[in-house]
Amino acid sequence: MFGSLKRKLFFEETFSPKEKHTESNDGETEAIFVSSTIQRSESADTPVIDPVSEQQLVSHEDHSTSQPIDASDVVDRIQRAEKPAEIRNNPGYEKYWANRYKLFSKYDEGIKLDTAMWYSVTPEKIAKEHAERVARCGCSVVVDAFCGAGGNAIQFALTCKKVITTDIDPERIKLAKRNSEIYGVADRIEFMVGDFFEIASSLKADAVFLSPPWGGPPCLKYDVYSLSQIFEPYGGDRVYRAAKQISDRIIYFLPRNIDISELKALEPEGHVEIERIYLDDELFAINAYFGDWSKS
Ligand code: MGP
Ligand code: SAH
Repeated sequence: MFGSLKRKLFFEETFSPKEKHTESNDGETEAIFVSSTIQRSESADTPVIDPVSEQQLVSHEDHSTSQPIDASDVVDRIQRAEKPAEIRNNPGYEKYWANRYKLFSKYDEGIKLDTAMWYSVTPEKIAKEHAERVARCGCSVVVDAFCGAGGNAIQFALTCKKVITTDIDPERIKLAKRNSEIYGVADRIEFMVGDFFEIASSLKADAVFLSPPWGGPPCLKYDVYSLSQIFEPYGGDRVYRAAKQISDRIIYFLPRNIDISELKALEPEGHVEIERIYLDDELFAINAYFGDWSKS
């Protein structure tokens, strides 16, 4: 018979900010942002009681034998019980689960994702950088065109007066609302269910953030990914042109292998700043800043 069952979890976070510097690339200025490194490790030190897991384990108890209890089996069962179905049903998703606190530091407070969001959400530290950049330039209203689970919208709401966010999928908007409540910023976000291409011309804001569907994890397998492959069949240039109806100030969040020359070609005469984002010392993604980002 199990006595009181305890879950033991201990999180350790090492925060080591690195320098931001710029580099010249083919005569043009390219800012390289090296993000800070987060490392989390789990070890069995601090007891945390998990009532759900406790209940499940008690119900699995076998009274018919007096077999000794295998502690590692108990731990396995507890860990399995806390994982959402999207993780349990997709063995390849363990890496996303391991990164859950990088996606949302408040994950344990009730954050919910769906299958595609586990690989689409912008990690919190990166979303925070986007939001700080928008705030630094004095923007008070920002459009987050592809809301998803709210990874970006939440961070924008923490630095800006108002966020307008759109998503074609009503279930995603529900997730984003719930997640933004956990961060206490739901009241600063206007959630719109609809097609960004249709809604864009009616929106007004100081800046637009774009994180459209890239084409799923396979997009990262290409050596070079064309802008036309982003959000097929529309293509990344159509997304950009839709955003231009709202503001010239656009942040485009794109895969690390995106064709940079195609990005620059979106504004042959205008200002384009390309930022490489490194997470845990690995190239993670690309930010392209279009328009005037000096303080207004
Ligand atoms: P990932 O699939 O976890 O790549 O995506 P990773 O970890 O480099 O894969 P590995 O197998 O090489 O280790 C990395 C990040 O890119 C995600 O956390 C999202 O922030 C972003 N991302 C990935 N995809 C496929 C999309 C997408 O389709 N749309 C958007 N907006 N972001 C995406
Ligand atoms: N940045 C988000 C993830 C965005 S994933 C986060 O951090 O949580 C891309 C989102 O674009 C998906 O939720 C998808 O439903 C949405 N989407 C797809 N087509 C769309 C369209 N035409 N208009 C608006 N949103 C769309």
